[in-house]
Amino acid sequence: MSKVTTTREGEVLVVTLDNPPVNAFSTEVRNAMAAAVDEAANDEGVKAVVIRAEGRMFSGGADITEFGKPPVHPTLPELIDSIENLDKPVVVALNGTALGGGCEIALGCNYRIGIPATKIGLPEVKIGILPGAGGTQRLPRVVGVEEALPIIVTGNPVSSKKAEAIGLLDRIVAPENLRQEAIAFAREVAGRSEHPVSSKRTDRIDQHDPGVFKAFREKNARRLKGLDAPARCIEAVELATQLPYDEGIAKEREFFMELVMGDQSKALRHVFFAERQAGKIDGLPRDAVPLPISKVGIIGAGTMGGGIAMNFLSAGYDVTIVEREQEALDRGVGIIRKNYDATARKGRMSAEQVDKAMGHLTTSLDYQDLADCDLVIEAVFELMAIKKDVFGKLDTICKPEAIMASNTSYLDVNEIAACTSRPEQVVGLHFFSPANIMRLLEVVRGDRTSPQVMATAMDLAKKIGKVAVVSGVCHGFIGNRMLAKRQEQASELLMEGARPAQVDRVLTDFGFPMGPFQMADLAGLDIGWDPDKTSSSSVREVLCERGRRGQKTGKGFYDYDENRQRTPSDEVDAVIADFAVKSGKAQRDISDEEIRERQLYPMVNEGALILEEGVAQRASDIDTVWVNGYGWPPHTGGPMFWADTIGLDTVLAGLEKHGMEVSPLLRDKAAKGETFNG
Ligand code: 3H9
Repeated sequence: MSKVTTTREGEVLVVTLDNPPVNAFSTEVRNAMAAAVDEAANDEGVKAVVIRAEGRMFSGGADITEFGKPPVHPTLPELIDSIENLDKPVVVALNGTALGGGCEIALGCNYRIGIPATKIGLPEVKIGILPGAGGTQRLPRVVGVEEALPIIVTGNPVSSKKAEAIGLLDRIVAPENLRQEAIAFAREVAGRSEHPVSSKRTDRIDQHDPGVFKAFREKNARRLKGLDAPARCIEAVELATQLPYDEGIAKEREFFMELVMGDQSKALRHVFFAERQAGKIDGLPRDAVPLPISKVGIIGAGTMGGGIAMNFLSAGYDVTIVEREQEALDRGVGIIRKNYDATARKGRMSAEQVDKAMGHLTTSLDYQDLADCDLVIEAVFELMAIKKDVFGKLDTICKPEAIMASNTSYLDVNEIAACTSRPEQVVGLHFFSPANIMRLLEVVRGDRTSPQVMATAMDLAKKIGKVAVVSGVCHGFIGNRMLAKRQEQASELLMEGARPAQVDRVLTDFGFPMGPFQMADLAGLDIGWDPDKTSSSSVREVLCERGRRGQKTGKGFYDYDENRQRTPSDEVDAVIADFAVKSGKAQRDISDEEIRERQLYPMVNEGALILEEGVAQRASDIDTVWVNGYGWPPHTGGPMFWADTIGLDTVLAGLEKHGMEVSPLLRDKAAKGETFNG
């Protein structure tokens, strides 16, 4: 079956694209589409054309898997030019999302008709490139510079309503009528002598505020620092206002080629495919189909429990939260409500949506109320004895097919499962704080967790909008186990003469949103600290003893003012100096390069151990964990991809230079000149 078919509806040629799952414009599709355009051009009986698509969206754009390979004709820009140059009007019917090349095709058409669910966007910047099929030149000509800039530079799509308001859509019709309405539209315009041609328009770019580019660059400077693609996106839109269309297009092509061959785009494309790959479990039996889940129980209404609950409430699941005391329950529900109200205030949810989500919530002080839940997630205190007690109780209460999950971030899921009579129903669901916002979910597979439970967990993760990664059982799973290596070295560096601000700066320069000491201050230094057992045995303990427990107390590794602005602290320096003397380590100036190597290389090495032990299914899963859960800068691809990029021999040499452990897998791959990501 051809991926593009044509049919005649009287004088209208209907061209239908059908290339599941996302109607990407692969070489095959471009060829078939070009043939359809020729058919329209050569058939005198055709007076107008409709381009439409089958499936759940119009198109996800160019086929990203073809990037980095030599271009094959007709290229997408060539195809779009041929559509635009047809001497017959073309109406595009957008039956859902139209992204990247999908949007650029639409811009090459004379008229655009959509449905309420249509979303239009140019997300190329998110994979490190710029719209390279005319998007940077046609969009400003259609919607104006002020509207085009954020669409191109943030990569976020606009709704059908917005698209109509800014002139990107001509009409919005009911989904069931789209095909017919598009044909009617085509018939209606067929008799007109002139049609809007995006590349020839100047009305929207003639009168723009020339200061808009400078203002946009300044406003977004921090967010865009160090990123190649957004800078080129802004430049290309600016050129659309300065150069004739043909010259602007030539510059767009030049920027596209430069970006698509660059390391940042390679890394971001890796991140895109890694996230999708992470959702797949190798070797899962075919009969492991996800169980139906409609009611979810959550034990604990604290920060974690409440955040987890919000994921399910927002996605329309019925949720029962169980707590020990009414007060804790009320507090937890109050915070959920407050969070939803804040989201509504920012315009990201309507009041009705908030009410609907809250309407799915019930609360209880009695575990018995979890008896009819399909899934129960415990989010209680991180102590094995407490977890075992909870799971023992759940075992007697939950229905036989219920899944029992622990939100533990370190503990042995096998040991927890062993205190139930059905370990195959037990799984780890490690959410990251704030759980209603962070996208990552580590799905921890116990030795006896059934394939069906794993399949259900992965399916559910997708339904609540999480990026799920499978982890085997080990202390801290994938993410926290690697984090521990970074923390260890961060503390060591302090003993040898580095200061918290220097270590943090090296990591923020690398692209992390914050360094280890800023992170500790944000999370609270007193996590796991016991005031009754404290013995001034570490810098952290002493800081806690002195009331320096992080941002919440106004001081931690740093001092904070009322605006949460931080400054280094003499008191902390003195505590560090005291410990440094006791450690007997010589104090020296430590270079940024050494800090970077000692922060990041041991993480790569731990990642290699995690791979070797089979705790992670694949290197790209480790990258997905770090990019989505710990702020690893996506434009470097994650720790394992970054190591591949700089060379595993470089990492190996660095580890050896600093006298650090080297995993056999890393040593072996470095010797063979291989990479982790194959
Ligand atoms: C572009 O258009 C360049 C032009 O400006 C210039 C060219 C010269 N290509 O995400 P899902 C796969 S650049 C190839 O789970 P959803 C995906 O890997 C492009 N494959 O579905 C997955 O495969 P698998 C600009 C693609 O419904 C499957 O499709 N466009 C592409 O949750 C399902 O994907 C973008 O950057 C693609 N373009 O979300 C949009 N897209 O099943 C990128 C998807 O084997 N795509 N696949 O794992 C997306 O944002 C989402 O996929 C989308 C659907 C919103 C479309």
